[in-house]
Amino acid sequence: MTEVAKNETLICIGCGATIQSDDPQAIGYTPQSAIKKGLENDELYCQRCFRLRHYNEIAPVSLTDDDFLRLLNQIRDANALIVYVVDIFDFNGSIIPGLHRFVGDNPVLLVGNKEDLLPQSLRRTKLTDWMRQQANLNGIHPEAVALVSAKKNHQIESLLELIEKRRQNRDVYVVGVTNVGKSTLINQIIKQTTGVKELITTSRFPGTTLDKIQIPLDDGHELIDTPGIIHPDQMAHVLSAKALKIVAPQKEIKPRTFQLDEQQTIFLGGVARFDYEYGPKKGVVAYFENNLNLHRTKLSNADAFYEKHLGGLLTPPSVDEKDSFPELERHEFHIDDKSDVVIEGLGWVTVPAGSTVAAFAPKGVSVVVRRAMI
Ligand SMILES: Nc1nc2c(ncn2[C@@H]2O[C@H](COP(=O)(O)OP(=O)(O)OP(=O)(O)O)[C@@H](O)[C@H]2O)c(=O)[nH]1
Ligand SMILES: [Mg+2]
Repeated sequence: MTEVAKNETLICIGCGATIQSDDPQAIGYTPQSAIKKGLENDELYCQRCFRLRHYNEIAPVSLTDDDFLRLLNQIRDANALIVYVVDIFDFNGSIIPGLHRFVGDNPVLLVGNKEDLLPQSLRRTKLTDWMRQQANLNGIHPEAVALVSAKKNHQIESLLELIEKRRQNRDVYVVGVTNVGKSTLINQIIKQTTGVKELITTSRFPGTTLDKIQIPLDDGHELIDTPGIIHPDQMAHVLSAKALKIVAPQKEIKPRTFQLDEQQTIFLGGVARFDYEYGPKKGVVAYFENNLNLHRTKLSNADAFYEKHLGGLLTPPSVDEKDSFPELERHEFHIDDKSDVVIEGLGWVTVPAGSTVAAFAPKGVSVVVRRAMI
């Protein structure tokens, strides 16, 4: 260890880990030479962050549930504003179990992120109303709900105003499950307020941030990034990194309309399936990543078709992943009003009133119905 590292704790600005140079396999490892150089340049990143930032390679380290519990308990004891970030494509996957207990008496702002992926035609207020409802069902009563794109800098300025208005000389904790874009949001805030770009490490892999990252605010308080708890039901954990890259929406979604007859099926690659069992012959509109292959077949033939073409025509999963791919689970719904059947983490299908449909998703991934957002 260097003298400096012995006397004071050094923190990686990218992920929040405590810097150490003893164990290359453990969190925060940084070679001596890199510590020295980092301190000289006032920009100290651990080796894992360095690799993520320059090569987009992830070194697998993980936090334990105890680590998260310790952090969440700190939040309960703090006097702070909580900014709770969710991925609007994965609301159920974004729920932190027991969050309402950890929030304590602190006020909550609910922020739906990745708004840039939504089609233009989607009614933003309908979505924020739905988010509030869902939050209430989970025991969270946000003071306000915002829709932003951390990546594209949509509505960040108004979010900042909202935060300033509500925090009233308190710290601000940014919380949420892994991969919802907490660090991207904080980076955007830092960029807009100071001009510094990409300070914190972000990545498309789950589990990027490893400990609290404290960003000083003007009045001596702090904006605090936190590691996201891993929610086992997130699509991100069911699919391989390779498959996720293909199915996770990357750009504004272009709706795809199908004039379906009763007893027809649409496969969403090989990761999910939608059956139109009964209903009027009206357009069914699919909202999924533009590059995800949607394949229509007859319902009566769908099981055999899946068996035969999984990993080939129906991909992802790829051919070498198909044997370990989780089974698809069937969820059936009778639709009274025009609704969205949402496959969490993937997208949704808007279906007409008076229909009976079934959606199949990998075991563990939720399927929910909401009033149509269009
Ligand atoms: N399209 C889109 N992608 C986003 C947005 N914000 C974040 N992302 C992407 O989401 C992924 C995760 O972002 P991070 O900021 O690392 O997420 P995090 O919540 O900090 O994750 P952990 O540190 O693991 O808890 C990255 O691939 C980001 O580029 C957004 O507004 N729009
Ligand atoms: Mg992060």
